[in-house]
Amino acid sequence: MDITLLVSIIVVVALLVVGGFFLVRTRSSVTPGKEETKPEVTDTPKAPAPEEDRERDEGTVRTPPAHAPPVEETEPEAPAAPVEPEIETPPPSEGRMVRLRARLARSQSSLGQGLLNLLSAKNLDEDTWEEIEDTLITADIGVTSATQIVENLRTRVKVLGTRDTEEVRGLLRNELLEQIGADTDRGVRTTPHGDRPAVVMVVGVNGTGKTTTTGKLARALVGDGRSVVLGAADTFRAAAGEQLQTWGSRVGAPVVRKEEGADPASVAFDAVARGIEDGVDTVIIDTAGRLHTKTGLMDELGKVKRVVEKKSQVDEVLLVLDATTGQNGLRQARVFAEVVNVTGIALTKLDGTAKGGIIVQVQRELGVPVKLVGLGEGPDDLAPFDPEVFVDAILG
Ligand SMILES: Nc1nc2c(ncn2[C@@H]2O[C@H](COP(=O)(O)OP(=O)(O)O)[C@@H](O)[C@H]2O)c(=O)[nH]1
Ligand SMILES: [Mg+2]
Repeated sequence: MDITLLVSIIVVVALLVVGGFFLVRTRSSVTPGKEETKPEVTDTPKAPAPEEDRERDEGTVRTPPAHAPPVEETEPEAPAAPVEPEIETPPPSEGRMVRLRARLARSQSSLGQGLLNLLSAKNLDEDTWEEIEDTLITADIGVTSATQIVENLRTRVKVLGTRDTEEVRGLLRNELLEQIGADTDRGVRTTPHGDRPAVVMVVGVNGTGKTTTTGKLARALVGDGRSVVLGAADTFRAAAGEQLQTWGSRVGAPVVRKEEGADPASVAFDAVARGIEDGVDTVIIDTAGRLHTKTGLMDELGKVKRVVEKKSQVDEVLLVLDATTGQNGLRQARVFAEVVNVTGIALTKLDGTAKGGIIVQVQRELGVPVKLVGLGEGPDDLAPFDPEVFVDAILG
């Protein structure tokens, strides 16, 4: 009897201990903050993606969703003391393409290897020549240039008779350099005239890399010891101005901005006025790139240029072209070339495509040299275009 009682007591005590343990576990698992849905913070609107247009933005009314729990009233945080942005010292522009050569080699060397292999074939028959032409066309060099390259190579190979690897490489190197234009003047005109700064306008379709290129160019100039003022004439989206502001602040270049929707021409005008006042070397104006209607764009860009010219001449109109967009990008580039007198091309995203042949095609189509190439998303991944470094990177 006693034993039964003892066992009962032990069982009851054990149950109590186990039950208590579970109770504690269950409680702790519902402690607020872990599983419970947090009140949604709805007052921090997401920065719109660069490509987003204002039309889309306008449709976004930032009210909390109906199902959202009530937002907790929180003590407004005291604004943090403004932190002085640290001014960076960017590297100079010289030698940049050599530094970034590896990026090119990665994307372009398959083209070079393919061509060298074909050209080294013992028997260069009709099919092989056709394959060489196709390889060039695939790299976006364009049919006209591809045909010309093949014709010239055929002639030279015939004259040469036998070929060794080095000779073939030399032939191809010369031919590509000739097509790209080894002696073309590719300097971006950024030198001031007396008391007036040089004015550079940056134009192109949305998403090609205008703002990024404007920022990178400003950095390169600062790296070369120049002073720069930036004009945020893409007033179509507030984010564009902020994006440029960030680039400017990092290198201590003032950014002239106005509210969203302001007249781009007036921003450009004020930027040039500020440049003259501050006595800087170069004013770079970032513009909007909508292609909704060609007439609208023509009017707007034309006006920006005319208004700027009331203050100072425009020295350089850089057309930014995304190397990965091929024929489509080229078509858009043509529209811009009709609208403004493009003086140079900044070819971006060359790090992300094997179709570097676009350099040849775009120069031929627009009759304007590629002056700058974008080779990455890093702040100093913009280089003055050097045809020799480019061709050597292709040929490995
Ligand atoms: N990989 C790579 N990305 C680039 C290059 N240039 C620009 N971009 C990217 O392209 C995107 C669009 O650039 P943005 O300057 O905002 O274009 P915008 O609309 O013409 O002003 C951004 O994500 C950039 O980082 C480049 O040379 N290489
Ligand atoms: Mg932009």
